[in-house]
Amino acid sequence: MKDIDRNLVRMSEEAPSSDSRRNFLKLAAFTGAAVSVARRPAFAVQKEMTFFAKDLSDEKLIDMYRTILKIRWHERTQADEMLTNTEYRGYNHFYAGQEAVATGVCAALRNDGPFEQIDLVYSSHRPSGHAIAKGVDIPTMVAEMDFRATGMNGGYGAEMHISDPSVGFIGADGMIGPAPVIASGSAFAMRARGSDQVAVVFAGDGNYAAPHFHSTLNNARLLDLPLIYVCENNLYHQYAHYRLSCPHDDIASAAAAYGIPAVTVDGQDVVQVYNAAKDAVDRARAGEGPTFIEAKTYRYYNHWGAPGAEAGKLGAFGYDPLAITSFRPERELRAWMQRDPVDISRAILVDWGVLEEQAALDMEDEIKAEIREAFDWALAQPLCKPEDGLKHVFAEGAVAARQFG
Ligand SMILES: Cc1ncc(C[n+]2csc(CCOP(=O)(O)OP(=O)(O)O)c2C)c(N)n1
Ligand SMILES: [Mg+2]
Repeated sequence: MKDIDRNLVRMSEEAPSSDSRRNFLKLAAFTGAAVSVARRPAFAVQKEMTFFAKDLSDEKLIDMYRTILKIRWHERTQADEMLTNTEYRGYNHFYAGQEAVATGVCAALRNDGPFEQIDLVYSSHRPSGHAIAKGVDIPTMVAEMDFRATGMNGGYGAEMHISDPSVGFIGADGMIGPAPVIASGSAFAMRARGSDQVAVVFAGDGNYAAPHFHSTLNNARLLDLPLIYVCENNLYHQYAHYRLSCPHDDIASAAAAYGIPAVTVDGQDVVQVYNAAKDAVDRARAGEGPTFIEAKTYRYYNHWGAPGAEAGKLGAFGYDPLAITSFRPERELRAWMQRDPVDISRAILVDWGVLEEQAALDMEDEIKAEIREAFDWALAQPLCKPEDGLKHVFAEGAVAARQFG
């Protein structure tokens, strides 16, 4: 059977019986795809099919929309604090514009349960979106990012060292390069224990030029590790375009060279990201090894902090004094904002008849208020004490030396 026929058979076998608008649309596209078979190569049809998420319940779709909104309003509220509140100490590498990537990937993971069974996420210097998508407690994360003693990590971690192992968010890391290696070590441990857990690393396009990128993929393939490498290609590392340090248009093609199944998805569309992640998770749990997902996306703020941003407005269009070498074109930012992950996920809900538009908008107001409350609570918390700064750096007590072999 040709690939395309197999796809169509699979789609019809799995078509749910309910007559919701979502299923009607799916069926209509399925018929359209069948008609186009004669004229198009199989992969084009497969790509069209990625717009549908056959195993996502309405509840899960709403949940993903809510997660995207939580990440977005955490960012906007924090940016406004940075721009207007002189007492505020926190900072961030903002993730606005990329929310659908963390959300779609984490929605395909196991996020509740005992530590030995949940999937683990490794992040780097732009971690707060990944943390929220994995399910960390937002008020304590907000407190952590403003150095509060009751913060998630006692106020000593701040943005680049947030972590909450209880939900499988192993943490952030300020260095560009090592996160994939650390995640692959974790995936190796999972395999050695015979667990069906999955390790996920989120890394930027900037990681391509680090040796860790290449050794991670090589080892992951050689050892068939349950590793999902999510490359968030937002086109820039700090102020340099990724093509200055990478010869490939699609970074995924570099992963394919290591013998790893690799896909490129639209990182603004949460359903496309989810579909790719779900396939990758299924493969890893079945012992079939690693997957590389490149999500094409864009960040709305500048690399770090809120230079060039204005209180109450999304994105940074103004001057960034840190951008000493190059500026990204404003036109590019405006073009990407036309394909906003919040708008896209809302349109999916409305289009598929899952929520009325007004209900979706009301949900956004609710989440905005929830996040404001989280900030109000966090900013009233006590600050961490400088004299406690070296706590938890060294193990306390005696540690017995061990030798292997
Ligand atoms: C080893 C190392 N070199 C340089 C830096 C400075 N630095 C911080 S973020 C960054 C760029 C990262 O770009 P990318 O991986 O594309 O992630 P993005 O910021 O776009 O999310 C650099 C060079 C660093 N943190 N670590
Ligand atoms: Mg980047």
